[in-house]
Order: sequence, then structure tokens, then C-alpha cells
Amino acid sequence: MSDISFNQSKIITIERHILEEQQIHPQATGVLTNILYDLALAGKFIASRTTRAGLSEILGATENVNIQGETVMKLDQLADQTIIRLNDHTGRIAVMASEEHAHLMTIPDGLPIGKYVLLFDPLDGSSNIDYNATIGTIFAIYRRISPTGPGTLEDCLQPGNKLVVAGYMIYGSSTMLVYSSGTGVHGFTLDPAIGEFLLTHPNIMIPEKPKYYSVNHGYEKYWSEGVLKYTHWLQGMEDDNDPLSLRYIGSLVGDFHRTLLSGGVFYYPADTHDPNKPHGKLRLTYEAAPLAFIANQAGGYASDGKHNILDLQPSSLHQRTPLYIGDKYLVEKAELFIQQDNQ
Ligand code: FDP
Repeated sequence: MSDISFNQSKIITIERHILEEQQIHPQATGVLTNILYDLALAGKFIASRTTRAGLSEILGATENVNIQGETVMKLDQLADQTIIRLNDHTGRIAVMASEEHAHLMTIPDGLPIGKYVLLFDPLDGSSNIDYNATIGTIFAIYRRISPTGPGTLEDCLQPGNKLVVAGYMIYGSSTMLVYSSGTGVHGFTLDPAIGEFLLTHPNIMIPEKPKYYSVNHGYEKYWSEGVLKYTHWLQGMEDDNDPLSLRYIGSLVGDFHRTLLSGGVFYYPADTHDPNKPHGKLRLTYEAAPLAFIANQAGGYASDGKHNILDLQPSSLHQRTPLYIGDKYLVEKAELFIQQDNQ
């Protein structure tokens, strides 16, 4: 008898998984499935470049400053262009918006216009690039609202509760794609040897016992009384509860991914640091809302401190929002402390 025993569990590639998900929806045309393929391909491409950043001399700042006033890194541009070029000609997308562009991007003249809207942060956490820390890509897909013709701003400014698919790619010690189309959250790890994303984390649920809290303590002096008290509560200083351990990468995708898998809460509160950013730093449409959709599907919750993030109606493409995300009980507790502070 052979010594070799084979693991009988199925090997599920992302293609197979998406196709199986598509079959749950008999009315599906396959268009959404193909957008996900294209995004997975973009993820492979971006991962291959980010892991070679130092070697290929594409590391470092460009001369350009993006709409957020941040220096645009070359890898940000590369990730941005990769996603645009893989999606602008397929006839699946009506309009796109990216962190790197002040205005929405309609489909170039002469190319077919589709029925979906794609919003993305091409390389989130890019201030970490030079230090070899985790970075990622966040994406949000909506159905267009406008009936025909080029996609509009209204198509892009939809609340998170209208999301059709949300996900992210994370470029860390391995590359992962995590997405939800409203039937749970599924995580795939890229096997670089074969260039395939394989299902490694089916049906992710945020663990019930929280492990970490995650926030930039460097800005504590700019926080409100409510945020300070909440933080003290997480540290076990308000009640008799055990303190949570602290982790903060400073890369939203990385901090969120850890929160999703380990349990706990990540927050970037409103603060008084910069009068131009009274709502904190993170963006509603292509950061907070898609991650809120995933948190919700994983049994968690996301809030701006007062409202469910998924219910917020965006008023502009690059709108900022405070964000509390992760374990439902911990996020609701944040709402309570903030509400008490406002009384
Ligand atoms: P970055 O500026 O490096 O792109 O979205 C912006 C973001 O990173 C998030 O990924 C991250 O959570 C946050 O900013 C970190 O901001 P602080 O340095 O202010 O903590």
C-alpha cells in the first residue's frame, strides 16, 4: 500500500468558485463573473509588481500629487492603470472612479458601455510601500442607476447597501483576494507557482472572541472625549473587562484583514488634527463602504460612530468618513460612547 495519502477536499480556484456562485443566481448573465475575473487578474499583476518593487526601480515618489493632496507613488499609478486598462474596453462597465482621479472616468468613445459601476482604491496603504509592509486594493461594484449612455456621478454615489460585490486584494506575506457578492465572505490565496487564486478561507466569519483593537494612537490628542473613553474601555480601564491587545499597521486593508480573521475592532475616528479633514482620513465610497459590506457579511458591523456605514448616502466621490469596523458588539459600543459624549 502506498504511503502517500491524498487530501480528498476539493481544490477550488477562484474561477470555479465564481462560476458556482453564478449558478445560485439563475438570472445571472455572467457579466459580473467576468468583472471579478478581470479584477483577480489585475490583482495578480499588481502583486507581481509590488513584490518586485525595489528590484525594478519603480519604488519611490513621482512628481504628481493626487486629489487627496498625497504624493502619488509609482506603484499607485501602475495599480490604477492596470485596473482601468483591464476594465475600460470590456463592455461590462459604465463608469469607474478611483482614489487617484479627481473625477469619475466614463468609458472612452467608441468602446461599449456596460451596466456596472466600479469604484476602487488601487493601492491602499501606499505610505507603507517603502517599508515592505502590507498594502492592498479595495473594490466596490454597483449596478448603474442611469438607464443608458455614459455612466454618471449618480451611478457612483450609491450607498453601500446597494453594493452588488465588494472585495479587496491584499499584498502581504501572501497575496489574497477576499470578496463577497452577498452570500458570505470568501478568501482565496494566490499560489504563485501556478498563478491561481485558490479557495483557502471559505465562509469567513469574524471570530466571536475579539483579539485586537487597532487605531493610530499617535493622534490621541486630537480625539473627542467619547473616542478617548471608548479606547480606555477597550483597554479595560473603564470597566472590569480584559484589555484587548493593540495592532496597527497603518494600511487599511491590512488592518481590516487582521480584524476580519482575528476578531476585534479597527477605527479611524473623526479628529481635530486637520481642519480640512474633520471626518478623519478614510474615504466612504471606495474604502469604508466596501469593507463595511464585507464586515456585515462576516457577521460584523461598520459605523461612522453614529450610523451604519452601509446606509450613508455619499455626496461626493472622495468624501471622508470616520470608520469603526469589525466585531458588532465592539462597534456598537463605540456608537454608545460617542453618543454619550454628544449629550
Ligand atoms: P495610506 O495613506 O498609506 O494610503 O487610505 C489611506 C491610508 O493609508 C489607510 O490605508 C490607512 O488605514 C490610513 O491611511 C493610515 O493613516 P495614518 O497614517 O494617519 O494612521
